[in-house]
Amino acid sequence: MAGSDRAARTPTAPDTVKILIAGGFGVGKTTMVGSVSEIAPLRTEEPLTVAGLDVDDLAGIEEKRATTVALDFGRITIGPDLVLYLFGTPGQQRFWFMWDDLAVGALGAVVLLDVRRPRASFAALDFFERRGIPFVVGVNGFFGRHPYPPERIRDALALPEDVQVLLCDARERGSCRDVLLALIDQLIAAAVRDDGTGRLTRRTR
Ligand SMILES: Nc1nc2c(ncn2[C@@H]2O[C@H](COP(=O)(O)OP(=O)(O)O)[C@@H](O)[C@H]2O)c(=O)[nH]1
Ligand SMILES: [Mg+2]
Repeated sequence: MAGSDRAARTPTAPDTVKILIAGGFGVGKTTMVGSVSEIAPLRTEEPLTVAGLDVDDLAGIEEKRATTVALDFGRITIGPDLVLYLFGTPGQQRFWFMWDDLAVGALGAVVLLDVRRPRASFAALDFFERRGIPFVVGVNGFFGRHPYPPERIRDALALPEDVQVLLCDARERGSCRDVLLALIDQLIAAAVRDDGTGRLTRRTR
């Protein structure tokens, strides 16, 4: 068989892309990884205890019983040639030292925002802006309520035009998938702009 025939018949492995799901405490990161993942998500949750009452603000998320102490991990196949590995970050400030390690090799991120408590995700926005890691903003309308249109949220957060803001529901698979697809589109558009290839290549740091 000629070399080119062999190449044509050999199925290529899908590209695997690492994506971070970040944002403040209780904004819905673990929920999002769980609702969109096609494998049983790996969770590293521990119960919230009275020791955290003074430091962890539970206003608006009184139902929250556990918190991520290392990471959430999930996977979603976007097509025959693209698989996303999702890494949910821990939200509390005392675990932020792990974010730099989790960010190694990540192509992009979803910064989740609880529409009622946007401030909780400011540090995450800052983290990705400073490092130049591309991100989209997923606005989790708790209880399905979306009082503000995306443009209003973009203005309030002073985000550049090329950062997409999407209204979502962290509990709904389709909604979370749309946020991830928007991120992939944004990454491909950036690759076309930067080197004309449109190919998703791994970041080395
Ligand atoms: N009503 C509602 N509850 C949510 C939503 N997303 C997350 N939750 C709940 O809010 C709490 C915090 O969510 P979690 O995913 O643990 O947040 P994380 O700290 O960002 O990982 C949990 O009790 C979730 O069940 C949502 O979109 N609507
Ligand atoms: Mg969590």
